[in-house]
Amino acid sequence: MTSHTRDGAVPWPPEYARKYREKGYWEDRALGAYVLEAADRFPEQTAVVDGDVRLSYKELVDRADSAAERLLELGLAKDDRILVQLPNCWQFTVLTLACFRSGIVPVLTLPAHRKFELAYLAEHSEAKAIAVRDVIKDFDHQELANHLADITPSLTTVLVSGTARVGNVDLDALLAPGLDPFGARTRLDASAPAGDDAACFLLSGGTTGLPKLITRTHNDYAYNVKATSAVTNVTSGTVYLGTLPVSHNFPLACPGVLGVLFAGGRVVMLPSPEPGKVFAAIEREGVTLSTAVPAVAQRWIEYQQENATEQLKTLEVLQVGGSRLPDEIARKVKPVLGATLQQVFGMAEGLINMTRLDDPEDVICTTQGRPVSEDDEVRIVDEAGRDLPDRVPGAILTRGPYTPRGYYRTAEHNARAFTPDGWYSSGDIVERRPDGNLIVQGRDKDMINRGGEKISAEEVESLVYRLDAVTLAAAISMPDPLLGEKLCLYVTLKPGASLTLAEVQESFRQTGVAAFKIPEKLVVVDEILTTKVGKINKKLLRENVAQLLQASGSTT
Ligand code: OOB
Repeated sequence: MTSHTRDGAVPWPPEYARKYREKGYWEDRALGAYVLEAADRFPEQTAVVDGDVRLSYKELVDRADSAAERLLELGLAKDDRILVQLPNCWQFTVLTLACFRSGIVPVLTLPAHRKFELAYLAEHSEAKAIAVRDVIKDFDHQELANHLADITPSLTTVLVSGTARVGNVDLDALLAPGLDPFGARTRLDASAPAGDDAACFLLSGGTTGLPKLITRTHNDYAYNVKATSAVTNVTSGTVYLGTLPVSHNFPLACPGVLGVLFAGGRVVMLPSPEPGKVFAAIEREGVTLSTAVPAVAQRWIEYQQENATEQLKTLEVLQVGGSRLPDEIARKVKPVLGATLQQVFGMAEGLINMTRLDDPEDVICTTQGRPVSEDDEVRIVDEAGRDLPDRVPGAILTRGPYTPRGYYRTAEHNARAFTPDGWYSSGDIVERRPDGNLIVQGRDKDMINRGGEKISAEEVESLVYRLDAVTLAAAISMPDPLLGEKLCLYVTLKPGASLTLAEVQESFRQTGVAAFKIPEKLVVVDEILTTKVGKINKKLLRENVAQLLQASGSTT
């Protein structure tokens, strides 16, 4: 259907690329160039804070450029992939910037990922290197990284922050200041990646099987950052708190860490959204902007209601997205936290919708905003692909200057998720108001959205079928008051067989699957009804589990 670039990405048709350049969206500059420009303007200003570590702009870019050259000296080259699995920490920022400077492409994995996901990502991206923290919460990431290197032919270099074992590369040393940052800068400037080169790989929310890789180019991702920064009013005075995993598109680039680093503001890295820690960091650093998923926003609201702290005075804007924010929680953000709410309905595949900071309260509290670019194209269509009028919910289709036209090397998924003329179908059911704002009404994709973490039902089911006892499996969402949804599993079993939730969970752990994908409820039934076309009737199962939960008086 479509040809792929050498990065395995699907390029925009030339007439669109031309238009996006003409309009100044695509500037044919590498992401690193924007940060260097900020560093030239604000060399002494603090760029990154992580606990006691504070890096000025000058230190950040000097370290990143020196690190970029050290990565090249290790044998990595432009276009090579590196799996990055780091918590929110200064090392993440310096390493990703070093990648953007050298053209080495980070595959942005989550700290929660385990062998099952990482082995696939390493193989599929043909990663040459992996960067991890040695241990996080008792989990030995270094050991897993070494195991991945053993089983993945391309993967030869293991970089470790913390205590690197013999044979691995000390990531903290690699990210240390260099002796000749000016020389490094000159050399890297001369070989900087082109605008349509891959800048990074993001992971798809996952509707089918394992996460798909999304190639984001320097041009499109820089524009993603610029467009969202404009809507969110990011300036050199912005102090941003990154507390969601920053390898997610939302805290990374909407406008997130990159938006703030483009503008000369300050990024505060925090690996946990725990309210006590978050509030202390907001107070200590004078944080003005942060990002949360609805479940996290709700925890912060409850904490503030209980403790009536004075710690949030500087917080001007709280962005919330990733899953649907209930209107009643939206209405509490301003009165309780004192910050203006900005709802964000976005996707790693591109399109970002945001409420504007000066929108009327009704828009801010009841809609998920509108596209950030005037050249974002959005259609709401019925099942036959016909455009629907305002106020009628339908499937959303989108194209635009920062929405890639396909996934990395997967013609089969592209045929399903993209129309032949390049519209991406996210699977969300959306209604457009006459004022242009969108309301997410639901979705038509087999995915569970667990407090913003996306779980592919198909992926979970394929793991369940590894269990001998199971004849039919259906992974569905069940309602949860805090997370919105949790993962529930319906199964039928072979005659005489039995299965407990604990056994399912143990088998998932044995396989090495990210913890958020482990089922939290198991319902064993005699029969799972299918629809006329032989598909499992998941709607019925969702109704059934909601009743079960209500009857038992519990929510999970
Ligand atoms: C963000 O990105 P992903 O790739 O993890 O997930 C995208 C999906 C959307 O297709 C939609 O199903 C859901 O997450 N979603 C929302 C939402 N924001 C995302 N559903 C309802 N209301 C919202 N506000 O989740 C993401 C990426 C960039 C910015 C913000 C979120």
